[in-house]
Amino acid sequence: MIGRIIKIFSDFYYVETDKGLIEAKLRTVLKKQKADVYTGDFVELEQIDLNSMQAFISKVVKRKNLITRPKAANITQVIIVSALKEPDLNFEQLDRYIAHSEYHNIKPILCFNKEDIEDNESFKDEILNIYKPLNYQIIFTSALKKTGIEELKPILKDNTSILCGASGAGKSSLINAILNSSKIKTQTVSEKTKKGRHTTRHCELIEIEKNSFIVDTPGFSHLKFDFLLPVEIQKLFREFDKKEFNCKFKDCLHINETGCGAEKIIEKMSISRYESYKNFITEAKCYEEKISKESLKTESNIKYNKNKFITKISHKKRNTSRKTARQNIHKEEI
Ligand SMILES: Nc1nc2c(ncn2[C@@H]2O[C@H](COP(=O)(O)OP(=O)(O)O)[C@@H](O)[C@H]2O)c(=O)[nH]1
Ligand SMILES: [Mg+2]
Ligand SMILES: [Zn+2]
Repeated sequence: MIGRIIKIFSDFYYVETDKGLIEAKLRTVLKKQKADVYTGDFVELEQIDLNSMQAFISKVVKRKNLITRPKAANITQVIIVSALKEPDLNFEQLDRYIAHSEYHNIKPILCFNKEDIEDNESFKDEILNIYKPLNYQIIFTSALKKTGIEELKPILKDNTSILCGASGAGKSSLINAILNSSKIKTQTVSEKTKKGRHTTRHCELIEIEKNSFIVDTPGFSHLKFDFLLPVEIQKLFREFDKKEFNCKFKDCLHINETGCGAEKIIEKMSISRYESYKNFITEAKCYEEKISKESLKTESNIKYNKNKFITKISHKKRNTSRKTARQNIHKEEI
């Protein structure tokens, strides 16, 4: 029988199956292999006891993807939740979340919450003008007044969606509105009880209906682009994916370079998107500088000995390769 892990608690894996929720343990062979098993993984079960609803996990089905903060497997889309107001919408932060989704190749959906707060029609238009031409799916909601929730439900159907966005945007409130319950602690409630906010260190798939899951997250703090080269940033902006894109220079960043063929695209790009683009490039430049310094350091360690150049670096001092360094940073991401 195949099931899906919705929660892990120490040695126990809670697996949703056609027969209901089963409490499973790893088979010894998987433990010995130190197999990675995560929330969201599909697993094969053995020795199933339907009286006690217990079983053993014998195999993990090959996963489509794995994000690391929180650790969750087989995510199919990201719902980026921003508040229209309270707190004020931060376009750069929104673009960061979008660019990270693009980087991880997971479809982002833009959800703008708290539409109940004051007159916001022109602000909504501004948002639509920026993001609609880029083909992002956009939805306006109010978790408080329960508007947009019925539109959100079909988007979530048959997906495993992760909710991300700044703390206070209303992610937990939205999940509660969808579930029509108060299962997830929202900020104010927990602030009152002083038990600490609902954090998602132990991540859990919440089943909204059969085959539709949602994962709540706290806001992420580290979302900088200090793990990519400047020239790689453009891949995260759909603007550069357009037909008009006509820049022939391989290393062009499309910021005022003479002869750059992306001028038309930059002209059309919204001011806030271009600002985000330039800021991410600046972060990537720091990364580029860092790795170029590291490679210089390596060169200075080359010694001439017995007619031969030898590189003498102790293992500890040895620089991690660029690829490894990047992979390590990626592990910290999301
Ligand atoms: N006016 C208004 N307030 C909301 C809405 N959604 C959430 N809030 C409030 O915003 C605060 C943060 O909500 P919460 O769900 O904890 O945000 P999270 O940090 O993103 O999970 C709480 O005080 C909620 O009551 C909404 O649609 N409209
Ligand atoms: Mg929350
Ligand atoms: Zn260019």
